[in-house]
Amino acid sequence: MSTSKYTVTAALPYANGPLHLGHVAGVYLPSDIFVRFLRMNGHDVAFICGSDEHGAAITLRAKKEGISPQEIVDKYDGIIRNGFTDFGISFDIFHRTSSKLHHETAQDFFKVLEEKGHFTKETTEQYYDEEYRQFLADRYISGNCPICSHEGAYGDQCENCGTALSPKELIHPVSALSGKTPVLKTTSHWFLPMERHEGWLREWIQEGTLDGVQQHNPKEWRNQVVGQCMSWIDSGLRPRAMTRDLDWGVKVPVAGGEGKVLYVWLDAPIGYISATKQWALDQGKNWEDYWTGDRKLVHFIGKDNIVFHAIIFPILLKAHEGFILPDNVPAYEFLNLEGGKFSTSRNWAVWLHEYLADHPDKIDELKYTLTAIAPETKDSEFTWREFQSRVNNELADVLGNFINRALVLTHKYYGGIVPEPGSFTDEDTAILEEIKSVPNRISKLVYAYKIREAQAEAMNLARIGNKYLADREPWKLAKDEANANRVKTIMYIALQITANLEVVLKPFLPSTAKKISEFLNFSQNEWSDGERVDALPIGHQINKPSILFRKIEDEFVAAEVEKLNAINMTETKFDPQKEETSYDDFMKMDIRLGRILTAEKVEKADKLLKLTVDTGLDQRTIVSGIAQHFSPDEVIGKTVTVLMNLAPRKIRGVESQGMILMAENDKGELSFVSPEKNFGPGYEVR
Ligand code: B3M
Ligand code: ZN
Repeated sequence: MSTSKYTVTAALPYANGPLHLGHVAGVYLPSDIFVRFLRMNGHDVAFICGSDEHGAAITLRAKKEGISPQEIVDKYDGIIRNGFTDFGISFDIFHRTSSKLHHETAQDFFKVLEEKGHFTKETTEQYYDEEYRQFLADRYISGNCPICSHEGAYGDQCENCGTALSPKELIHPVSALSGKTPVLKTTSHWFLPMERHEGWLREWIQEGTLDGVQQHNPKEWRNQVVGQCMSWIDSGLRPRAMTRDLDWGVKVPVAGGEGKVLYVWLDAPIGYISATKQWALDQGKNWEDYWTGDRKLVHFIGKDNIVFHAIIFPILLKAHEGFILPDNVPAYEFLNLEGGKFSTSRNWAVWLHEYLADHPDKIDELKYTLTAIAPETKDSEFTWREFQSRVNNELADVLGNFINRALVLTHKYYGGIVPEPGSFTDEDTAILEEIKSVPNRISKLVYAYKIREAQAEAMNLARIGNKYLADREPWKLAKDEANANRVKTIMYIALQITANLEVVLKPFLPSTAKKISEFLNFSQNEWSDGERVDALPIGHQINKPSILFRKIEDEFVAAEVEKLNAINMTETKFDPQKEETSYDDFMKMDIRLGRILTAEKVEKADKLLKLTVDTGLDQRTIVSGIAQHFSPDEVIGKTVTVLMNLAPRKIRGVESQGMILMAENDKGELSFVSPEKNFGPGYEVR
């Protein structure tokens, strides 16, 4: 197989809090598996990450903890960095955007774009918090999402539906500093006129070509990525501010930029470049080799980062000139936890560093489970029960059991020497052929970013082995001397399967593969598709095995669930009461009971249900962001509370005439607000 060159990045985590399993499952673990696989296949790879240390995520956290932004980033960069090391994520470099090299790199980048005329300078009205005397961009401002109505969407994006927003699009904006409604005030900023780039972006995303030259295969991009980009482009690209009125960040390096810093989504992706520079300096390499020429740039990210990596950063790279554009942007959906959303503020999370401190001997168990449930194409959920059953039923009962049997019997019958096989039956030959095809099947899946299925294929080899021994029962055959040759053949095949497992498990479960190699006294570091079926030499001496996986007891599960609930109970916080409103303002809202008559999913929008609601006055269409909580069947016939006179809005092409009011608990679960008596539609609520 010919080799390629890859620069693989994993989204730079904000150094505003520790990492939880959602981050791990949806970015860091899959990218690490991908890179380990590439390295085994001889590709030239740079695997880049680092802390994202600017932006409102940091300064707001500093304010909350009552310490300086620098102290915040130092604290969390350390926790995150150690977590990656202990968990075995094999970055070539984990850098920091607070470093001098990064600041210089980002400033140089900005100057080049400024000189080439890629920015416009505009004076516009922006939201401003009069009490704190600060302009409110990004996470300094929140409100209701104009797309999915989620409360608490940020000024730069809605984390519920992933849509990128600007502050003025928010409905009922509120300052994160004072909790008050902000006012509008003028200020000037550098803007990136994204609309200038619409033409080539469309071509590049949909066809994978630039000026007709093939760059990537758009069919290899996930639907979600292409879908989000196209819906953003279709809704009209606009100039986007690339600077902010803040003092924490990379200073704007040109005249007139005093008191302003670069927008965090301008400086953060440049962090991939500055990290590469630092790594190249450390290694005596040339950083430009990793950002130019015949090389694949791959960004592993969460779905809330899609437009930043597949639209904005490519615009910047292309405008700057001299950089390759991403070959793929594998974006992950979200992982949920025990029936709720991961939430840092509500502390509903399993923190990576805490897991590692509590269970340092169960790293591959966690890797295996997170990959098995990875949210590749839709949101998924981690539960401790599932963790237990994956470990016990798959790792221990299949993989562990097979390897233990194969090695223990080899010691028992042959003193640990690989026996010479007798003749193969047709079934044996078929099994050998099957084993031969496994690495190739895994390769195809990994190159297609189907890491979850790839791991399942590797595990399937253990299943084949386990079944092979269970069906043939060499321990019974061995009782009769006449079967000696047959037993040797069976054990020989079982040992070759074990040796193959050592290779194919490496990217997914590196420490397990290492243990197997120690048991076998034999290791293979190259993947080399389909050539290895009988690599373990006849006469080779193996070592004594020990237990690979201990079973997870019910008490373990109970204790973990308890921990989660206990933390959550003490930490549940309710939003403070909103600003006072007048009776007259309240009476302007027309709220009534309505009955849901029909419900259907909105195409290509996994959060949305399109409802027909009988309001007493009429039957109207309402689009509601509840599809992940209720199936259409569940909601038909329900009497619910409807905000009738909300201005109609088009949501994914459907006009929504009103809003269904919902209660949301601290796990992010939703409940309808339904009348306690049997009232039909049309009655007013006030
Ligand atoms: N810091 C990660 C996030 O949205 C964000 C990624 C930056 S990648 C350049 O949580
Ligand atoms: Zn939304």
